[in-house]
Amino acid sequence: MAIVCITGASSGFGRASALKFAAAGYQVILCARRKERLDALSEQLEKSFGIPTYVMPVDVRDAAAVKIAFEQLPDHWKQIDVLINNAGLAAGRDAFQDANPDDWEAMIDTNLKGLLYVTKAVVPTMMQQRSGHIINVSSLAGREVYPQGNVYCASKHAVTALSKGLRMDLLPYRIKVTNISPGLAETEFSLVRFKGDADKASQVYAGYEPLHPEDIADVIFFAATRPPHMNLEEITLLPTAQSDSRTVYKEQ
Ligand code: NDP
Ligand code: 8X3
Repeated sequence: MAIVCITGASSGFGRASALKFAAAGYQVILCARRKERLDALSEQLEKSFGIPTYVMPVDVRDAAAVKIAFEQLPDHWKQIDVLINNAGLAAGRDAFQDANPDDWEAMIDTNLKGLLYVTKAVVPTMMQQRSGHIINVSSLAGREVYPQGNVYCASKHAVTALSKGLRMDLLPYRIKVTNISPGLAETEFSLVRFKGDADKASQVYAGYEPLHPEDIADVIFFAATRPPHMNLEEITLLPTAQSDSRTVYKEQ
């Protein structure tokens, strides 16, 4: 059965994707920093779906650690068919002039550079196989910009651009590249963005129904299961209550 590698598998979209792919019989590589969460998910997937999993606790910002983690994969697990580059975060929501540069570093290092390191580690095997699918989780923030979104939006615009560039360069190797751009979805995203302030985080999702992690997992799975001749280039999905980055219709 095919192998899927999911970064950011300990929460939100990544966790929901792991459940979705495992239910369909995929073998799953679970990558994130919080090993105890990955271990618990691994046990759940193996028990519920009878598929093998591989737990890869790694910080995608650490280029050397990423390289070693993929080099140390047993040969069987190196044959990755689908890579879901999903690990990412927003750190803070401040006007540019008020923002903490440490937050910029965290977003650029994770959302862009982490994605580069992981992709660089996986692409050689896909090239040898002359097949593979890279699914990058960008964002509506990778297509539009909103106030106080400056560097997060820039990092996700970079992901969208990189999806296009990867598609061009990997074309001769029959490697598909899909860019996924979700709007507002309730996960741990806002809790991380607001540094543990649960009240502030819950306000983001009040008064309307945001996307659920399973919605994004469904779309990722759909993209990954198209026939070999077909690639979904870009998918944008929004909650019904959202029309664009700045406009959400909230019930009072
Ligand atoms: P969550 O915070 O729920 O999940 C983020 C995941 O990324 C976690 O598993 C986390 O694992 C992992 N991660 C973060 N930093 C690192 C790192 N340095 N190394 C390895 N793993 C890391 O958020 P979402 O599920 O919502 O976010 C997933 C992706 O979707 C992100 O790229 C986000 O920008 C994007 N997105 C989110 C939207 C939303 O509204 N929620 C909308 C559009 C896009 P751990 O902490 O264990 O390392
Ligand atoms: C996350 C969605 O619009 O809150 O990418 O930045 S948004």
